[in-house]
Amino acid sequence: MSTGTPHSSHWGAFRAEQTPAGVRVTAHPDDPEPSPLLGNVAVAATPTARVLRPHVRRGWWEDGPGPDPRRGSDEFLPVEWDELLDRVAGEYRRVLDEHGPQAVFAGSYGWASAGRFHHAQSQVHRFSHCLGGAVRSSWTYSHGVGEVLMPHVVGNQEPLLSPTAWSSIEAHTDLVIALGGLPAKNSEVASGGISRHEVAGRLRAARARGAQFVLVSPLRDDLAAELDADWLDVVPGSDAALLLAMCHVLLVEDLLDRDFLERCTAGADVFLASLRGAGDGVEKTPEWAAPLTGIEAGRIRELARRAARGRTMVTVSWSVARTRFGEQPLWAAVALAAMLGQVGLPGGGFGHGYASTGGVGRRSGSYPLPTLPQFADPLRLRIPVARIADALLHPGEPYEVDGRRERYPHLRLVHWAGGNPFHHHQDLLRLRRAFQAAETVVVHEPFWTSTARHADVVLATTTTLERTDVGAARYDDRLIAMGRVHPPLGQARDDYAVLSALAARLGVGERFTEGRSAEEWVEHLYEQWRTGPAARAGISAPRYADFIAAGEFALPPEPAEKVMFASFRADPGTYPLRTPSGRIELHSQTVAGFGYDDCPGHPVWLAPDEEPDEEFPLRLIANNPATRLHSQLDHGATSQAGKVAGREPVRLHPADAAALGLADGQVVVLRSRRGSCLGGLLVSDAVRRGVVQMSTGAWFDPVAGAAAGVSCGYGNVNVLTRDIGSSRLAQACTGQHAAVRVEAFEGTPPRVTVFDQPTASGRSAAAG
Ligand SMILES: Nc1nc2c(c(=O)[nH]1)N[C@H]1C(S)=C(S)[C@@H](COP(=O)(O)OP(=O)(O)OC[C@H]3O[C@@H](n4cnc5c(=O)[nH]c(N)nc54)[C@H](O)[C@@H]3O)O[C@H]1N2
Ligand SMILES: Nc1nc2c(c(=O)[nH]1)N[C@H]1C(S)=C(S)[C@@H](COP(=O)(O)OP(=O)(O)OC[C@H]3O[C@@H](n4cnc5c(=O)[nH]c(N)nc54)[C@H](O)[C@@H]3O)O[C@H]1N2
Ligand SMILES: [Mo]
Repeated sequence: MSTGTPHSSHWGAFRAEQTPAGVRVTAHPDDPEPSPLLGNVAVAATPTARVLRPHVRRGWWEDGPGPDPRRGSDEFLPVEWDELLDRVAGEYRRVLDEHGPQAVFAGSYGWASAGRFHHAQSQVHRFSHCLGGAVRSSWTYSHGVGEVLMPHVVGNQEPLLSPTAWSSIEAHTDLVIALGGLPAKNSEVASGGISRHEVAGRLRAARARGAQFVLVSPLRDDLAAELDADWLDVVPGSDAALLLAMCHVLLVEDLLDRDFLERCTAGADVFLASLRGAGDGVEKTPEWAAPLTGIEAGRIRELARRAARGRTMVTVSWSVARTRFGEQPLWAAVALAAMLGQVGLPGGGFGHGYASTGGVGRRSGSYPLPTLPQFADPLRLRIPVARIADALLHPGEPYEVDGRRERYPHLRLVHWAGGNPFHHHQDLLRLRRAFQAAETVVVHEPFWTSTARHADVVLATTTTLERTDVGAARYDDRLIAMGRVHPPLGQARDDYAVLSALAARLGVGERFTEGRSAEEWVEHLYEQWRTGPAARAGISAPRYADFIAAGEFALPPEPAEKVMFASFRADPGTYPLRTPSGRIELHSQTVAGFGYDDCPGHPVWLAPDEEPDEEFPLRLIANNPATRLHSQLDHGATSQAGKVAGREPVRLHPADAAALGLADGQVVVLRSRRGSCLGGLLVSDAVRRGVVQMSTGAWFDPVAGAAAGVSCGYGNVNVLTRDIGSSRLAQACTGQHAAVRVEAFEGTPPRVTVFDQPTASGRSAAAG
């Protein structure tokens, strides 16, 4: 066993040790394939880009709360904790007294860090629930389409949260059709932690047994080369057409399982008729789909026949739905799997998000975990998570979601901990205007992220390395006794300490803390779990002191391998799905009843509404990054090693690069209708022609951007993307795609400034 303190992150369990050369990180010895993302951890313990003490924006400190166009470009002043917390508590009081809790946004979306007690979003929610609530957000950026659509189609969210187990695929699947691939890079990560990385090994084992793989993606490296897949380099956004054409082949060649459709689905008649042209007069043949998808009709036909020959698993990555009209490919994949008739059989059917994280398909998440109680939400007012800029810019205006008509609340105070909206949201220049419309923005951050730079109040926060916690995740099998590796840098405080101090000033201190210190809470959560839910689930966990001494606790194996919808398939009468019909809905009366032309009652082909044109001729893929988790630790060693010319890499096919006169390694400008950014060019034939790929997560640097005449000088792809919901059904994030152009950058590339400490007057605000 290596030396150091046990610790955990979303990309793996490890031990960490402070040495004169910095923090040394060693992967967990039982992890068969530790993540290269561990290489980013050490930088967190250095002052680079850290918020070392609380700061306040000068305009807010001097001129008070209110909408302010200086927000995002103003000076920051260092201030004393107590003085700042007094001001923040006063502002909370003002907003609550004058406008009520519906004027506070504390949705606070974001991944934050591993650790059950210090989980930032949970802390903020508990805090706001003590104060009468706040507006929160529904669903996720990750799989917002599936969260809303799947309950209508199959009655719950199992396909995206706990589909059929990998072990079942490994043992039984003949053909895996992977739309959006099974990218190794994404299975590095699982929310809350992952003590062993198993996906690559599962896939290798399936291949060794004889399983075959078809990769449907604009990027060849969305599936490991060793799996020897057939690559269908599909046009981004066209998967629904491909899937409908495959369904058409099954129908006209009578390769469909009529018995399964009869027993286990509802609305098949409507859906099958639509394939033959009912409604729009268009037969959804492979010849129809070929020009839309860029895949020859013969290959589509052959793939459908091949799928019908053996045990087939159709997987759709979360990304394929993180697009405009993203409901359609997901629903069409369910329809295809239903026509193949293998839903509920080992290794067959469909899943949504295999390898999108390392957790999906690993465990079913049936064991309870230590959990911070959050009290009930007294307000229960939510907005769809990706509609935050709309809400800030259009208070009181109506919108539709999932069959409901709602109005955006008037949000005045924004309180964020554990997320980076200036990384994760689309159309960042619009988000900047939205943040400027707020009256006060409070952000808790360990780092000077772009979100911290768009706040009024920046509360210096510890990282996990500076505190103790219990690491545990729904799809992992170990609890990790996360220990403190080094003391807090500068004046950084835990989110819990900051919220406790605010709660005390607002008269709810005792309710929020229950009189416990952070350390006492960690032990309390563990012991509550051990003696309560864990004991009831038959888990005999050691006492806290023994858990700490051991450094971890392994949960028992789960019962038999999971096959999603197996009992439903065997006996749909006794085990109906929780849909109105009790079956898989290939046509949903409920969804049809909403009357949405952007998401009708069954899967359809809807042409993307931002197609490439002369001005913006390329299709952007803005996917999740290989070298870090989102924007986290972008200044870390692994992330920095991936940069090209000091910017975020931009990949382009050799033929496209040649046509544009661009060369590998040069600085380029990407432009869309929304904004522009610099990037470093990587020429690669792993990218489909006409596609340009740039991952999310490079920090938004408008200062370097201004020097270069663009919106971001470092490469945050979200200055390019479009802030529009998937449809009126899910209103989910569509950040994966956009129409762009790429050109050479002329001149001297500006210095990247976004990891510097922000400009401050250097004197204490109190003194000034
Ligand atoms: N264009 C485009 N955009 C996308 C996507 C896409 O595919 N395309 N994907 C989307 C998806 S799926 C997601 S999930 C989002 C992710 O978006 P986020 O989850 O917002 O991204 P992170 O970079 O993980 O942000 C977490 C922040 O929490 C901070 N943090 C870490 N630990 C702590 C802590 O203990 N306390 C506090 N206060 N802060 C802490 C980190 O420093 C970091 O700034 O991005 C979305 N954005
Ligand atoms: N290393 C690393 N791993 C991560 C994350 C990270 O930031 N870094 N983020 C985590 C999070 S929060 C999430 S939600 C998941 C995201 O998991 P996903 O959403 O599955 O991941 P992405 O990387 O955004 O997209 C996967 C691939 O989909 C392909 N794709 C895009 N558009 C289309 C399309 O229209 N059709 C087809 N067929 N393919 C398309 C792209 O080529 C892309 O590489 O990843 C998780 N894992
Ligand atoms: Mo995500």
